[in-house]
Amino acid sequence: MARRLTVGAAQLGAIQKSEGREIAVARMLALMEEGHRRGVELIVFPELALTTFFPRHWVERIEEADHWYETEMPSAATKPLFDAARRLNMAFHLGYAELVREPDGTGGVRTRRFNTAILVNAEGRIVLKYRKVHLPGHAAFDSARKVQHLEKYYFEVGDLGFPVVKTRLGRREEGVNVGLLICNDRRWPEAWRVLGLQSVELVLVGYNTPSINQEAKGWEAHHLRVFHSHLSVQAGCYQNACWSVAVAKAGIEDGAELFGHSIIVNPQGEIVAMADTWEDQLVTYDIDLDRCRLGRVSIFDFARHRRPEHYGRITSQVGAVEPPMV
Ligand code: ING
Repeated sequence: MARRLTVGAAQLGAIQKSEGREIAVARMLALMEEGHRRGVELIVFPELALTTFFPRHWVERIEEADHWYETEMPSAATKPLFDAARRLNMAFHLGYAELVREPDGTGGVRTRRFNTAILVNAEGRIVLKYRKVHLPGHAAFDSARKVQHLEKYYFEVGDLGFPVVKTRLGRREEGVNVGLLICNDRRWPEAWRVLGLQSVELVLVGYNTPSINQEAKGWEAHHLRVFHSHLSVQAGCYQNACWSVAVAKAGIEDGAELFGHSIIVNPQGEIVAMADTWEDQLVTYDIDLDRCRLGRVSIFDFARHRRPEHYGRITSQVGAVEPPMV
């Protein structure tokens, strides 16, 4: 019998800088209730779903930004999501800014900041946590940019690797192999392959992606922003024979535009469902996890076809080198 799971891509529209977590949480609860009416067993919220995309704003002292972060999970503001998970028998994925204070080894305390995502099961238990590895943008105010993208300022590189867990989702007893990526991670095939080498079946991705190239480094047609996002997720799914639910925070936040077009992609790389707005929108699909099998026993049977002895550059090099002139 097919291993089916009803998933919901819960796209969020804009969250303005002035809007507190309780507004975002209320909108997410409404999407969970709508999902419950449609039989959703796992709902996926975006990256940094509780607040505006604050890395577009510069502050001189990073402590001025501490209010954008969660120091505990669940926190008072997010506890209603955990309660709803239990009440509606629904797992959820949540992206948020994480602030950790920990001993620094010399008797002091150090503060660490991550762009984080969690998977919470239908019992309200955090079963998977991931901290974003690929941080785009820049680490200091850049006067050349129309809009800042300061993820390298506000977050450390994630220190949890790319974990995959087998966990019960939905009504069936056997587990689902789930992994998480966050936004820019989806553009890096290495990230997908590390998940694929752990037999991932379902990759949950939240994103906040500007719809206009603000880097002032060359021109890029606007439609390519959505194309590149879809291309990255479709390729990741096809090349690792897995499903993905990729969910946007979208809309115009304090004048800065983020695109929506959240998608659900099957292990053949096909988009099977897509949001068609840049607002709060729930897109659902009954995924069949057995569809992951074909790729694994044929073209992407890693054990039979991969040749790691030739892949050394992928982990030994960071940047590209010039080839020899012949
Ligand atoms: N945002 C963007 C993303 O990777 C970006 C940054 C936009 C990179 C467009 C390249 C092109 O989708 C985040 N938050 O990573």
